[in-house]
Amino acid sequence: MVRAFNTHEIRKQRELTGCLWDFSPCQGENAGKVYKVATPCCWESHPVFAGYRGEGEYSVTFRAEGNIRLEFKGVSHTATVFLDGKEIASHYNAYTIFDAVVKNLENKEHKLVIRADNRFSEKSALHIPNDYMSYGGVSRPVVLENINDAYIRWIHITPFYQDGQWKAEVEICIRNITDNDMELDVQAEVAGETILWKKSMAVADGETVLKHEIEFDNVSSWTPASPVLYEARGYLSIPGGGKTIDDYIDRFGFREVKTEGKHILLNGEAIKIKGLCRHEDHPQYGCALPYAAMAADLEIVRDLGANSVRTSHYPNDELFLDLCDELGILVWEENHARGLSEQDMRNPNFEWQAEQVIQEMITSHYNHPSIYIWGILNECASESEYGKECYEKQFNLIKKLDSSRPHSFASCKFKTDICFGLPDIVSYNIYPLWYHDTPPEEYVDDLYKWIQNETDGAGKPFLVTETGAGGIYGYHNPHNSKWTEEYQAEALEKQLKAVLGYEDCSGVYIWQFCDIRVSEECFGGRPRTMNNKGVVDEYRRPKMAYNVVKRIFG
Ligand code: ADA
Repeated sequence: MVRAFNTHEIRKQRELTGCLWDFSPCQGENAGKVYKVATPCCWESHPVFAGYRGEGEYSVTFRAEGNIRLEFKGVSHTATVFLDGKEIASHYNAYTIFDAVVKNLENKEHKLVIRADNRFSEKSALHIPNDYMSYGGVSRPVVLENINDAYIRWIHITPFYQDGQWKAEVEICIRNITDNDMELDVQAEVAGETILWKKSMAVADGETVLKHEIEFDNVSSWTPASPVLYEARGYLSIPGGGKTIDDYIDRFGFREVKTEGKHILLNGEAIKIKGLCRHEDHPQYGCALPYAAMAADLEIVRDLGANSVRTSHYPNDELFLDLCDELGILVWEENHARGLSEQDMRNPNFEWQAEQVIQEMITSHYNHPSIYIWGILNECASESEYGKECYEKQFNLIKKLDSSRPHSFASCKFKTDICFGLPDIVSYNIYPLWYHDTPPEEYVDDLYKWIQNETDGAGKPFLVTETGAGGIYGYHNPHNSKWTEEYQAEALEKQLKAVLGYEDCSGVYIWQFCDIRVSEECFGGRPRTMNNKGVVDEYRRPKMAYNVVKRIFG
């Protein structure tokens, strides 16, 4: 399953993953051996490659002719793609979509090879040894499409409420893959309203964006309690009643997010976040969770009484976001970064890699109503002047790509952060009772007053984007020491009451949803080489903290 809804009725599309591919590691004692593996997958899910860090080649054959587009939803973490032995694409980052267009294919069987590389090196500024796992593999679906000389790349819908009714700006991006300008009739059908751009010029070998604003008389808002979704369809036709050569279907919701003083407003009402930070991680699937596993995680999120998920620390699978749209679960989505020092951020590859993630994340996830905020650079060097320059550039890029959502970043720089003038919302990760013994109420109040009195974040909404404690499933002892389930439950109780009870705080994200695998290379010191702060363990078995969270969130 690629999306929770059909994205085309005219453009021919089929998933190439969802079956057995050949897999062959490029290094190590098994280099060159061929294994049959079901994709999407991580090679760490295979008994022979549970600890393999290197390159691996996945291959499959398919029959096609003419112009094709291959869309890769996620290859971890660096991809080089070959068709019939010729390189057609390369991409850095496991968590964002990339594609390749190949023209005038001969009608025969073609061989697709994807070389995935999960090694750490100077070339990789974001996938580094870290407190989560950088897996290896074709971790999200691969889709084959037959396209014409022009196709719709995306449709972006920006809803806004004005003069007592919903309106929306509609943008449609057309890609012309020929060397000549093309004249096309372009039509959009958005929540039942139709727009027609007759005889529009699609520039040769480039992209053309058409815009129009429309009003809606009888539509329902998207809210967590009533997550009403609408379709946005686009069609390309040859002018003068010629045939329709392409279509594109996406979904959106009528909702608006703003900040006003210390509040985050959803459709004009202040929200209180009761959230969980979630990695895409599973002991059986690695980061390649299938639909059923994603849906099961969200059932736990809802059972806990949570209303939001933070995609720590990277863009998530769009199928997961589809589910959040349908279930009314708010999402803080962020670009890919965790804990990068100033030195890490001075890696010559950092800037383009971080900005590429923002560009690809917003372009492909723009219409998800569940995403209420864009985050960047979790716990990176926001205490340094150089770091501040990077934060500022990335926030400016976000504002250029999407001015309709607030933006923020999660800081851990206690009383040393110098970037709070940049985001719309000030967000902090705090661990009283875990990394230090300060009473939570005292810590939150002291931090908040410092923000108000000493920083440019004064008067802005304030979120606690992480708080929590470690607890090993099944571990108990007579004195409830750290790592026992009892200690974790007690710490979370105090942390959540302190944060949710703090009037000027707009909410909290628990660190974290479930226990996750971490990189042996740097966090090998963690018990079980896992981050054990989940409310459930990696098998989604509830710890004692589960009922504490359910009682407080519920
Ligand atoms: C940080 C970080 C998380 C995780 C957490 C922890 O806040 O953002 O990714 O590492 O600490 O478990 O200590």
